[in-house]
Amino acid sequence: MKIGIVCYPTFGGSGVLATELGKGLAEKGHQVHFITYSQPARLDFFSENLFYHEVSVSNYPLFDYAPYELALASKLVDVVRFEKLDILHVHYAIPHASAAFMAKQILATYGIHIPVVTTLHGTDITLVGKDLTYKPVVTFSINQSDGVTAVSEYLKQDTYKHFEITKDIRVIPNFVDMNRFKLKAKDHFKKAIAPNNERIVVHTSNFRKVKRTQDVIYVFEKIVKEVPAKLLMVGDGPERAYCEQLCRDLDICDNVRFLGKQDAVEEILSVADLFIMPSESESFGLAALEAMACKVPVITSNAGGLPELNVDGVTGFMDEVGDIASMAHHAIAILADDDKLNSFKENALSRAKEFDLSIILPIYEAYYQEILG
Ligand code: GMT
Repeated sequence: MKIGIVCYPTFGGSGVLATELGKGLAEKGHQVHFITYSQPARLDFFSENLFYHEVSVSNYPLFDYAPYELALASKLVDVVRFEKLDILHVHYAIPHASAAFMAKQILATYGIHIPVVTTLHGTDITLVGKDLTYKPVVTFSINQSDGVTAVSEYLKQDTYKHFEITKDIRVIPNFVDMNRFKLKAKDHFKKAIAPNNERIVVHTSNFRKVKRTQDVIYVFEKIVKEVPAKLLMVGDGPERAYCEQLCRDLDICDNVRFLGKQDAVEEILSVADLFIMPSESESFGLAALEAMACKVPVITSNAGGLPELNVDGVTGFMDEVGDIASMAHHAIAILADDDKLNSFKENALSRAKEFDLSIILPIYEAYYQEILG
C-alpha cells in the first residue's frame, strides 16, 4: 500500500506513535509518506520506503495567524495526486482530520477517491477537542472520516460521550517496538547516576499541567526518606521550572537530575527501577508502556486509559489522581524489597509484550484493507 501519514512531528505521544507506525509499515514493504511541518523526531534515518514532505506555511504579513490547515490540505492534495497514495492516516484530530476532509473534497474534483483514517490520541478529544472553539469542526471531521480509531476503550467512550459521533470507532491500542525498547546494558550510566547503587526512578513527559509533574517530585521526596534513590526527569515543557524550584524548596536537588529532551529514552529506561506517571488525564500512557518494555514497573494514576495498561498490584500500582501519599507508599513497597522489585519488573515486561509492534501493526494493516475494501 501507499500510505500518507499526517502527525505532529514532535516528541508528543501521538507523533511518536505515528512515526513508529510509519517506520513499521515501511519495514513491511509499504511505501509511507509523512506529511508534516518538520521532520518527525524519530524519523532520523534513511529507508527506501519512507518519504517526507514538508508543509511550509506562508508568513505573509497580513496573517496574524498563518493558515496551517490550508497549507496542509494543499500539500495533501499534491502528495496524494502525484505519489498516487491509496490511503491517508491522520493522527490527532485537530487540525489534521479537517485538513484531510478538505483535501478529500478537492481530490474528488480530480476524480480521485482517497479514504481517510483518523486516529484519536487523547487531548484532541479530552482537552482541546471539547473546547467549543473547535468542537463543531472536530465532530464533523471525525464523522466524515472513512475510518476512526482510538488508542483505548476509555478514549472511544469519552468521544461518544462528548461528541455526536455517528461513526463506529475502532480501538487499536498503542504499541511499542520491543526491538528498540528493551533492557540494555548501561552499567557505566547507572554508576554515574547512582554511584552508591541507589534505586533509580524515572519520569518522562512534555511537562504540561496535565502530567502533574510536581506530584512526581512530591512522591520522590517521600521515597528518598525511606529508600536511597535518584530521580531522573526527562523531557521539557512549561512545568519544568516549577519542578526545579520545588526540588530546591524540598532540598532534594542532589538526588534529582533534569535531563531535558532525550532521543535515546530507552537507554535511560534501561537503568530505571521505577517509572512514575501521575497524570490528571491520559488516554493511553505510551511513555509508561515504553518503560514497561524496558522492564520497569510503573506507578500511575488511574486516569483515563491507564487501567487498560497498568495492572494494579502486578505491573506496578495505580492510585487516585493527586494521591501522593499512596503513590509514595506503593513506590516504597516495590523499591525497598529486591524480590518484590524483580517480580514487578518481570510482570511489567510480560504485559508490555502484549502491546508489541508485531502484534498491533497487522491490526492497522487489516483496518486499512477493510477501509479500502
Ligand atoms: O500526552 C500528551 O500531552 C501528548 C499527547 C499527544 O497527543 O501527543 O499524548 C496523547 O497521545 C498518546 C499517544 O496515543 C497517549 O499515549 C497519551 O496518553 C495521550 N495523552 C493524553 O491523553 C494526555
